[in-house]
Amino acid sequence: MLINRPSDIVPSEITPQDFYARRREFIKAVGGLALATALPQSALAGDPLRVTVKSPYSTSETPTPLKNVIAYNNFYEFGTDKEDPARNAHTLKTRPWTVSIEGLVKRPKTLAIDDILRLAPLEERIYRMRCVEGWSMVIPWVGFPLATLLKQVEPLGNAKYVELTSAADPATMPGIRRDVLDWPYTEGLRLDEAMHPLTLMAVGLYGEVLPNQNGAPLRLVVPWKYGFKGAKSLVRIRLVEQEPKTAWVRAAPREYGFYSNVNPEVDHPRWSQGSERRIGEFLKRKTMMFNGYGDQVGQLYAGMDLKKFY
Ligand SMILES: Nc1nc2c(c(=O)[nH]1)N[C@H]1C(S)=C(S)[C@@H](COP(=O)(O)O)O[C@H]1N2
Ligand SMILES: [Mo]
Repeated sequence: MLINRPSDIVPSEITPQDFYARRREFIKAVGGLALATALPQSALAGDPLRVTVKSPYSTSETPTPLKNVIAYNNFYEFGTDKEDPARNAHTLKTRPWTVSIEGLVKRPKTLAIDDILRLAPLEERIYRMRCVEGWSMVIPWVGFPLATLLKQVEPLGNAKYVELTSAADPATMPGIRRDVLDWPYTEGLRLDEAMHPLTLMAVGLYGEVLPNQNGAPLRLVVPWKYGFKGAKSLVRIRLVEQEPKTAWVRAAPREYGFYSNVNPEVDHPRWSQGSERRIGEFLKRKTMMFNGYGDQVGQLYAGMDLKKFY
């Protein structure tokens, strides 16, 4: 594999000028949205994160404007329209917040989010993101590898999969009252996918703490898979032996598989996956195998029939 190990990552190339220019852009965009949608003051300021490394895993493609990243979302716990999460997610309380890491591990742990934030240096990872609905974005995430979190609990030899569970609080998440999905939202990865250095626990974007609508305070990001694998607002990570049933597989097993690798050759039963519209662009682009991350992740699936394991 032609990828660097995390220890090889070069020190920061983010200049203070970059950082503050982006910070101004962030405050402007979130502030503008707040005027329209009554975000709380805390989200308005946007706490800066200590991003210390600019990752070699980043794409050099131009990031999608922040205003789109935070105003066009899927987060069904807050409603099924793209505008609903930005409008409704201000009710989510992200402190106090704990994440339990449990199951087939030597040292199960329940960690407070502020301790998780101190576990590892935070990296910026500019990733292409592809939604199964046919749109895509380029998002400058801030986070650290999921592997860092999993190493904390020491997975046992029989742990083969990781199940990730989102919060499901009917008091703060109005969408939970409708049974569009079997709540809580859960997702899963094979352990080797979860340990892959591209697999990220995101805590921020554009250099700031994650806006609630993007899955604060902690969400999964897997850039070679469809966006729905990136479960938001995580409260539990469980190591298991059997392939977990994910929320989308429970909802529509013919349409959504466990792997959900971006694959232009495997259409969704109701639409093509061959092309995509990058948010902010007019013409469609061709969708790339593994969303363009094939050099890094292709060998995870060597010998597998990806039409069967979709
Ligand atoms: N808990 C939860 N996580 C979720 C979803 C959701 O509805 N609930 N939607 C998924 C889908 S379909 C996509 S495309 C991405 C969108 O992430 P973004 O809004 O940060 O771009 O979140 C994913 N994670
Ligand atoms: Mo999606």
